[in-house]
Amino acid sequence: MSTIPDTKDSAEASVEQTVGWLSRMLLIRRFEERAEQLTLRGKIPGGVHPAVGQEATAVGVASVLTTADTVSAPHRGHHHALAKGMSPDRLMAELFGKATGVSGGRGGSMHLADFEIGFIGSNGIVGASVGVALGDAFAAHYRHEQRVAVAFFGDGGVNTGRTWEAVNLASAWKLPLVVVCENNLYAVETPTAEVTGGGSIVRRAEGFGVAAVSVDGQDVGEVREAASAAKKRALAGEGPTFIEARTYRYSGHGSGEGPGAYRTVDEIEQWRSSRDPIMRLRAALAKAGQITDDEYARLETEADREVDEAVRFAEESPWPDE
Ligand SMILES: Cc1ncc(C[n+]2csc(CCOP(=O)(O)OP(=O)(O)O)c2C)c(N)n1
Ligand SMILES: [Mg+2]
Repeated sequence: MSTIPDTKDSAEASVEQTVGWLSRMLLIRRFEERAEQLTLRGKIPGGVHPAVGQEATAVGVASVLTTADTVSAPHRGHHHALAKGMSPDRLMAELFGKATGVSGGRGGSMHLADFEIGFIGSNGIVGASVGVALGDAFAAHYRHEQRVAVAFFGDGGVNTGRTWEAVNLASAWKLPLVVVCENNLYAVETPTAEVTGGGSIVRRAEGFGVAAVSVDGQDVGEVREAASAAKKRALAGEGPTFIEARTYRYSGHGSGEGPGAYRTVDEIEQWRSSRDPIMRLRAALAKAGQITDDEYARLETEADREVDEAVRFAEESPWPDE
């Protein structure tokens, strides 16, 4: 599996690192597209919440993290896991419910964990990922460990109390917590803007005394820069940062949802054609003469091969009780 080079807390990146982010975003996209198909074919029991379109938020943040830094994730969490370095084989096996899965096949899509890589768990309770990371941020602080805990959560979690309880305590105790709200505009079929008082998520976070910033979540470099600043702040003992990453999911809330029910096909197409994070990074690299069409095609082929291999691994793995 390709790995994202360890970039410590520097926002500077080499060409090799940048191509590494492109390759990881492609892997996530292909993985998610395949996972949705396999769910619809009955190979993956239950459903999945695909993160197609949201690749740059996860990869941009993960690009400044080391294995010692931790990530907790919400129900839509495959991209965070893959960005943090989870094996696609063991992730796919978990979705299949196989014993070789990261949670022994007992957790499924919304209960992923791999402590070896600092992925401390995803869960399906909206807003709860922030509390999980808060606990780990407290542990890091208490043990004087130089590391950060990152919580990803969705805009739906902006309107639930537990999110702000965690942000408040992190602020009061200056804990090394980085809270990343992936604002994809919808919580299931509810447009979040219609149910969010005060309008600005960032202003709400600022009310708790934390540094807060809103970034273009479709721009991996912009996400990385914000994450790098947040990590520096946390390691300097200056406490948590709240990052709103404005993004979009191309798929439905869950696998199999058709377009058009609560958002227009035009809106989805608009995001896909003009703001796609993979397309944008590829174009930036090409413009700088850092990637050719052939090289990009090779990255796509490699992503497909990794996903094929993950599916084969999952298919051939035993069930938990075998
Ligand atoms: C406490 C709680 N309430 C309700 C739900 C049902 N539910 C599952 S996902 C979801 C919306 C989540 O939206 P958001 O946080 O924006 O994440 P996204 O799905 O857009 O990634 C809801 C309400 C839940 N899982 N947990
Ligand atoms: Mg949302």
